[in-house]
This record gives sequence, C-alpha cells and structure tokens, in this order.
Amino acid sequence: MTFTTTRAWSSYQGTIRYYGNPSSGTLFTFNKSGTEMLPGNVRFLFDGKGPYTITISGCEMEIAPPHTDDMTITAPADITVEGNTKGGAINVALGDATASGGTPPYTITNDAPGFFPLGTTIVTWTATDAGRNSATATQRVTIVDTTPPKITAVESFNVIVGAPSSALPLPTVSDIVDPSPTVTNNAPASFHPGTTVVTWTAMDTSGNSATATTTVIAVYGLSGLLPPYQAPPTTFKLGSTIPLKWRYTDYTGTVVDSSSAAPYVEVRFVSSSVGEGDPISTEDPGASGRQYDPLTCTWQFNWQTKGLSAGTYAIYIVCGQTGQRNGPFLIQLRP
Ligand SMILES: [Ca+2]
Repeated sequence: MTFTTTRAWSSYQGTIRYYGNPSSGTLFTFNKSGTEMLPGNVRFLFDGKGPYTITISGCEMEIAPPHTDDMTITAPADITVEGNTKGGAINVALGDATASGGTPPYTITNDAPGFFPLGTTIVTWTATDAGRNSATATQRVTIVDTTPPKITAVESFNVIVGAPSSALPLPTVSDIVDPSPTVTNNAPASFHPGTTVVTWTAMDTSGNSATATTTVIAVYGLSGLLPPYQAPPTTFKLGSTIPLKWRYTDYTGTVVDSSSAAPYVEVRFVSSSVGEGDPISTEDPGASGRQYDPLTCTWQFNWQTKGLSAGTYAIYIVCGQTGQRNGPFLIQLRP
C-alpha cells in the first residue's frame, strides 16, 4: 500500500476506513481540510487487492503509513506425534500461532495438510494484519511410529514328519501405521519328529516388532499294520503269537528311519456292551518286543495271545518320541 500526501509523515496514528473494493488508481479526496478528521476517528481498512495510491491534498493532518517492519508471528512449538492411521497421522493438533506488531486484527493461517506422512513436515504459518502486512514462521511436525504390530499365531499345529515350514498357517498381523508389516519365523526347513516351538516375528517399517509362537508337533505317518495283519475282520487263532509290524512314514508317505521312535503296543479288549476296556498286559515271547529292522525301517512286536479270552481286541501303536497313538487296529481271536 502506498500513501502519497503533500506533507511528510510524522505523528498521525489514526487510520481511514474504506468499505468496498476500490480498484487501483481510485482517487480518494477529502473535501475538507484536516480539522474534521481528528486523530482516532478515521481508519484505513482496504479489503481489496492493492496496491492503492491514496492522494491526500490540502490536508492539514498527517497520516502514518502502515508499518511493515514490526509485524511478527510466532509459530507453535515443533511437535512429534504418534501415527494414528496408515502411513502417518491425521487430526494432528498443531497448537496456536501468535502475531504481534502491524495493525491488528490479525488473520492467521497455515499450510498444514490434512494427512501428515511418517517423518517431518514443515508447516508455514502466516499472519496478515488489517494493513495487509504479513509475517511467516515455520513449525516442524514429525510423525513417528513407536507402536509394535499386533500378531496372533495358531497356538498349536500338528504336521507329519518332514513337512515343510510352509505348511504352517500364517499368523494374523496388523499395525496402526504400516499396512503390511513383514512376517518372519525361525522354523526349520522341515519338521523333525516331536515338538518344535516356532517363533513368528512381525516388524513394521519403523522397526517395531512383536512375536508370537506356534508349537508344532510333528508326528509320524502310519497308515496301518503290515501283513500278516490285514484289513478287518482280521482273525487269528487264540493262543498263537501274532507278529504286529509297522513302518512309519513322512508327510509324503515315504518310509523313514524311525529308530528313535521308541514305540510300544497297547492292547484293549473290546466288549460289545461296554466298548474298549483298559489296556491289558502284553507278553512278547523271546524278548523280541520292539524289534527294529534298520534296513527296512520296520518295527515288529510279537503279541503272545496265550491265556487270553476269545473276542475282539483293539491294537494301538504308541510312539514314545512323539506321543502319537495310532489305531485301533482290530484283531479277532477265535478259539
Ligand atoms: Ca507400528
């Protein structure tokens, strides 16, 4: 805004108010000399788009131009905010800027986005006063993610020996800021017989991590007993010694070395009225129980049926290494 007067600026502190939107070059004329325009009674307040040239002639009063060198704005303090949405934060409370100098009242604005991405964004605050002076200041707004992801894994999962780690169900993972945290685990390439505790780790892009575990129980495959056993009804003569043979397999059905399986045989009498009874003691003549043939990976137990009652028996193969219990395999003993 430019003022032109016939006199030098000196002590006048008032303003002249004009309502409307004068175009550049508009001539404002005071029709009387300054005695009617007392200090404090008049104000300049142009709301349009300047610059304006205001010519005051024959005027006895003196008008001070708007100051442009004492307008200041203080931005709110720099802030660090925890992310609250995917990729950053919304609804961030920036605080308030304060302006001084110039000609109040002030209009204060900023260029803050509605969404702040992770990291630092510079927000510029601008104060404009009634005389169209302005001042700017900046505020650093930093969005961080310090919250670990949430991860939920299946507590327990059964696989067949040799199954790859890819057989495991993936955990459920979520994060407030990171749309897809990375998920890793420490599972072996394939599972050995017995129990393996697998730890899953979810990590977000800011390096926060959380873990969960899945207890993997790998058991042997066992499709059935080998001959002379055959599909029921399998009948043997009461009092005979019955060779019970089996081989353990992996998840592909391939016979595997099970020399560490430590299996034993459990036999229960089956009654038509009450079902299976308690395990009965088993005799293995010649101390041949739990024979293992490493060449064919075959286990054999010679079940001595002498002294037992005729009827139906349920055979279970229990593995000491994995705790699995396969069966029942039914055998009919006839007199
Ligand atoms: Ca996070």
